Amino acid sequence: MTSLEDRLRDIVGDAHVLVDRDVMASYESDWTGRFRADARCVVRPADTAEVSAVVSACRDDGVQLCIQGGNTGLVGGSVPVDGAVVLSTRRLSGIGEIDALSAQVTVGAGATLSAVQSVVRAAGFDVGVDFAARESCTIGGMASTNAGGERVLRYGTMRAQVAGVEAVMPDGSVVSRLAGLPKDNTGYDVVGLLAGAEGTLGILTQLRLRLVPLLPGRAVALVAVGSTRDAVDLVVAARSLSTLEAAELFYADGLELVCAHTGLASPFADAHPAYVLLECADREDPSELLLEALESAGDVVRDATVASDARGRHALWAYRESHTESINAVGVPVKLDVAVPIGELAALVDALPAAVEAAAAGSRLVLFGHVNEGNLHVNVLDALDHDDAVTEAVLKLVSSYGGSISAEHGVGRHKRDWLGLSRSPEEIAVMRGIKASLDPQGLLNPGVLL
Ligand code: FAD
Ligand code: 2HG
Ligand code: ZN
Repeated sequence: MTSLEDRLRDIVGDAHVLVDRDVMASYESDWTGRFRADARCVVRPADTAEVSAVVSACRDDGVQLCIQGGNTGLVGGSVPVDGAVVLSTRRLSGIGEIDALSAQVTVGAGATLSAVQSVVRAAGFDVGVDFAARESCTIGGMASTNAGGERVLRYGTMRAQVAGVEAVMPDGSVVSRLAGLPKDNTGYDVVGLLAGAEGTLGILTQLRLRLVPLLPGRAVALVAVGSTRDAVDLVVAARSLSTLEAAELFYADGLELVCAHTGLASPFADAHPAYVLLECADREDPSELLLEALESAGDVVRDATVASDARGRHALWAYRESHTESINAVGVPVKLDVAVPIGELAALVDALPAAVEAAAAGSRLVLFGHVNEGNLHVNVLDALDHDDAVTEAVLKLVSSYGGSISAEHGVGRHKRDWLGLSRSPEEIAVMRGIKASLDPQGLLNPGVLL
């Protein structure tokens, strides 16, 4: 009998079935180095028909599949369980013609965000979601995690950008819904269900993306503030700017790590407790209105610097966007991404140090996040030995404020056991029912989410 590997080679070609341990290594662990397993092999299909044939071959042998895009996910969802086949979507990277009439484009699930950005920007459009992993993360991975990032305030999360999908289902069938009709009330929202499903229900092969207008006039302000409460007040006041696109938060200790790792100089002569980065975007330079808003914020603003030229803006963004890699340069953190109602953000920030210290004495807590959505990134260094205790303490605290255990990165394998803090038993039963009906063999992404 032919082996599964041989049948996979017949489907995708010899070069695209990887079995060499060294070659597979980068597919077997995550970006942070926290999750790892031994895959059976890595298979790299080139189109939807090949994905479908790969799924059918694995199903026939009862072999589980792990779906992987850019492997920038931060919750272990893109990492296989031992013995699973990794299905990499990276060769599904085509980018179709831009449909300027509907302001949409169809792209392969394996296209990276930066590749799509450069194509659509050349045509006067933009993608509504953006974040630091843009060079590696794929549109399929972003949709599957319902990624958020730096522009949610203006454009919503990834689900809001997805007007249609094509997907291979666990039985090998293909669901294709790529028309992208803005109005279409014909039953269950299959597209919305597959977005945010973390690869547990189907493999996205193509996506129909809604595009937003390219706004070349941009101004970024980095503002030093005295506390989280002041940061929230500043952002709430700045929301009166119709051009506001981003409102990010970080603290003195995170900035110190960033400067140490990147070699950047501190942005201000003096250190401050917290920093807010605001970005406005419009057809023309929006600096003046941004400056006026800062002036009217009064004492909340301890210091500020504003840039509207590309180099200056990128320099200010680097302080915020370098947090993830600067933290990882010190050690592998316990990483959580939580959200609370914005009015509770400061209380959560105040309560976290004691909760984390009780769970992992001597650990180092670094916080940053997206203010408008009350989304806090909780990174705890020197705590891997107490991973479960830290996770439990932080997620229970968040839940006590009426928050979500995952604002952006998804549940993955890391937060699966705490899903009940954000979802009722009845909701979890509905989710299990959907999973059992679409994937009765538990073929796709075992152990992720449920
Ligand atoms: P992967 O990591 O490969 O996969 C993620 C999940 O999606 C897995 O469960 C996987 O099985 C599933 N999946 C992938 N492709 C498919 C597909 N085609 N069909 C079905 N399932 C699929 N996230 C945010 O939300 N906001 C941020 O601001 C943000 N910033 C980041 C910054 C850095 C430096 C890094 C490393 C990560 C960041 N992330 C952020 C997390 C991550 O980049 C995003 O979740 C991203 O969307 C994952 O895309 P990916 O292609 O790398 O997916
Ligand atoms: C971000 O906002 C990402 O930069 C990553 O969501 C968060 O590293 C993290 O904890
Ligand atoms: Zn984030």
